[in-house]
Amino acid sequence: MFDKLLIANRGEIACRIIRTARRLGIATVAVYSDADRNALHVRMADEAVHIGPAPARESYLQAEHIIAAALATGAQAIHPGYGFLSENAGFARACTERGLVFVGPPSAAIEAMGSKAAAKHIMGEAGVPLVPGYHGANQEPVLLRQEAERMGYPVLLKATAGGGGKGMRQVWSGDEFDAALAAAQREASASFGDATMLVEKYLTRPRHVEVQVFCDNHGNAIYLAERDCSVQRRHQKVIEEAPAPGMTAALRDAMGTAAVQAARAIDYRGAGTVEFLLDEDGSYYFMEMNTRLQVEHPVTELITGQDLVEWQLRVAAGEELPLQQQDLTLRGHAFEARIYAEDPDNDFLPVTGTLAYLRAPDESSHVRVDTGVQQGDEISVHYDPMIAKLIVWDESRERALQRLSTALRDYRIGGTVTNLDFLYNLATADPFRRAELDTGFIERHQTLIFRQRQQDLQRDLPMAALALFLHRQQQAAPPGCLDPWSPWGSGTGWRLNEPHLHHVMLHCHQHDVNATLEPLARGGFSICIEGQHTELRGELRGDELVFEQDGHRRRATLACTTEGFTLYLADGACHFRELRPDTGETAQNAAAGGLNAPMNGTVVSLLVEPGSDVQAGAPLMIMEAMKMEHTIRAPGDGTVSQFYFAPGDLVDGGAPLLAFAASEDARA
Ligand code: MV4
Repeated sequence: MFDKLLIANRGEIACRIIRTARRLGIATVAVYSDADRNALHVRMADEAVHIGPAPARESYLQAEHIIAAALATGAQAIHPGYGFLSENAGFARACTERGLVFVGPPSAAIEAMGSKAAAKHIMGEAGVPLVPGYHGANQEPVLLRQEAERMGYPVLLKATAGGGGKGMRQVWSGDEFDAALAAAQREASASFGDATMLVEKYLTRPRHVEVQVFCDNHGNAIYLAERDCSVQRRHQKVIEEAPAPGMTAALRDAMGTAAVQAARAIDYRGAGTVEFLLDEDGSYYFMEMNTRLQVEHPVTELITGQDLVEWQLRVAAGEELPLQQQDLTLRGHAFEARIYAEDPDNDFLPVTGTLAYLRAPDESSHVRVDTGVQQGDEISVHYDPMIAKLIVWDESRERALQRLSTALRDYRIGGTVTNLDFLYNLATADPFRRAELDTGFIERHQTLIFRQRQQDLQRDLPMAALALFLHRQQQAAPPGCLDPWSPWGSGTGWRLNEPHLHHVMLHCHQHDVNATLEPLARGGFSICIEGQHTELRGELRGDELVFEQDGHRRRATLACTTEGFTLYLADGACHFRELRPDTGETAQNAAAGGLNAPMNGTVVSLLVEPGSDVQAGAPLMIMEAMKMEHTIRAPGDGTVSQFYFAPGDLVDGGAPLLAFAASEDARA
């Protein structure tokens, strides 16, 4: 076994590989770019080598820098993780040529699977089932059309040089074939420089079922069951699970045997994944083979009880597979959800920001969190915005799904927008619970999945107001700074013979709210908002809140970030921020000639014409950030001479938004 391993990756997969290496007593070397100087994987490794500037093409994709780091530190092997150079045959070859062990398949196997068409040809020759279709070199339109007529519509035109869904076009009838073919060829030529098409029978509701295979250097090859990855959005996996729902032992054995056949066909070594399309009638067809450890490998680990990175290291070190096929047992069901800093309400665009508040659910034998970030980290624009993978296991799919929804609800992330609510809606959607899976799942259940948590001002505002008041109290007298029995420590402003009203101003659910809190002799507060009185008790310890109303106690978590507060409740999150009474200092700021963006966000609308006179407090523009609208108001009487942004523009926190000239008397 190796003494020292270099991990040529970053983020959660680098941390994950380091954990296994450490458990095996292998020293670890991390590599990092400028942006990752303080990253978790760098801190976890025994040593780390700087490999270049933040852009991946100048660092994590620099094969020579990585090989030099391995040689300089005396690492015997390099683990590429996934992505980056993990399926780069040239890198695998270069490692071998420099006397380093590449923890992965031979470069020839990577090359063989690199071209989708070549892969299909190899698999067809090896007897692996392919989708009925035509993959020939003759691209005469007449012939292609005859092939389509032969297999029957609908058919799918696929650019041979394409992949991941790019360059595919459905054709539903003969009379649209010629036009569709010409368009597909033009697109393929433009996108890939190669107009070669393959024509396949179009499976209208397939599932994406992939089989994990492992091959060692002693002729052993086994499959480790399958994963259902049908829940995808634009060919990005969202939630994966193992085993595939409804899989029978016979079908598992058939697909697993076909996957091992595929691996043997290319003399495979190490971990590989054979992807199939599984049709509604139980037919399965080879789609492609991935020559790396997949992002979703943890669900296979949890149902087999195996550490696949350990298997990779052992096989790369020349050992035999730890298990034979007949020794492998499956137990229970596992899900993985990929948690990203992206905005589902803004076409899933990645968002930047600071992970100002980060609390993962407690880990256990049922809950695993693979992450590469910690509270306070920036989400970098240079890499994919993954925050973590949340993996859960239990004895049955139903119980594992319960674990997933609970863990998603308990995942607290403040300071950036995430896809957590989207994942929670997905995991709790009835069609998902019923395992009605196919690759069109998300498309078909948009309304259900993108449902917003019902804003209930009546319920949320009193809790937000009390949370804000308790937070203020906590800031004013941090726990332990006063004698707990001292009346000065009560913080409720109790006075003899007269109630003392506390005032709180906050912005929540697009509302500016004035709340008064009156301490009650029997404990708790009477909270008055727009004439409505609510009696509520609350206790804040650290970030843990307990509310009590009419004898009903509920837990909540209060996250405080520079953008504002998030109240995490059992049924979702409520974002709000404190409004400071205008003490006039903003007038001086404005008089200095501008108003700055309160945080990273997007300009929603401009509310006045440049050059028009405005009065103090007049709304000038609206920004959206952290799922909340922020109204930028005139800090005094004056004129907006110029806006620096237009609606739709992304704005960095602190950026000047407009030029404001206070009027003469406002300056007086
Ligand atoms: C298909 C198909 C239906 N019929 N081929 C998408 C990308 C590439 N992996 C192959 N893909 C598909 N090929 C035939 N003959 C449907 C898809 C497909 C898909 C496959 C797996 C996972 C997600 C998908 C999303 C859309 C389409």
